[in-house]
Amino acid sequence: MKKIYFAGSIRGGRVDASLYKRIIDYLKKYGKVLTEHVGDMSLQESGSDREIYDKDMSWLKESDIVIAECSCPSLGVGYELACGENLRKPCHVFYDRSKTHLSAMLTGDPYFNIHPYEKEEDIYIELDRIFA
Ligand code: 6IA
Repeated sequence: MKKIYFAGSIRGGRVDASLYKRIIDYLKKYGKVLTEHVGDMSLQESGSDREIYDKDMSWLKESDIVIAECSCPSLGVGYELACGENLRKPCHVFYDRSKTHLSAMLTGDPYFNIHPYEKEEDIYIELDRIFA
């Protein structure tokens, strides 16, 4: 069973939290999502920032693949993607092309698999391709 690191904005803003939850639920078909809390609508601050960082870094190292939803800009997600690249994890970046002009530091980096989408269903079609 694949270990999936899902990244989505937390302190960057929670406007897409329910979308993260749906993506995470869909990803469960393909593996174990290590970071389910990212889609938790009632997420409470718990633990120190140092504990959060250490835990997330250990999950990232343990993961087989990184899936990031980047429509809502998040420094943490950008940081996780850069670490994912350094760890040579396959990294897939999704964003809503009608809402977001994604950073050139992601779209310009040939390492990343970039998936702009128009409607939410496109995400799931693309995930089926990625995990096929
Ligand atoms: O800069 P951001 O906070 O938007 O960064 C979001 C990314 O960093 C997510 O993909 C997470 O993997 C990670 N991250 C940031 N904050 C937390 C966190 N906070 N817990 C776990 N991962 C985090 C706990 C407090 C929160 C429940 C309100």
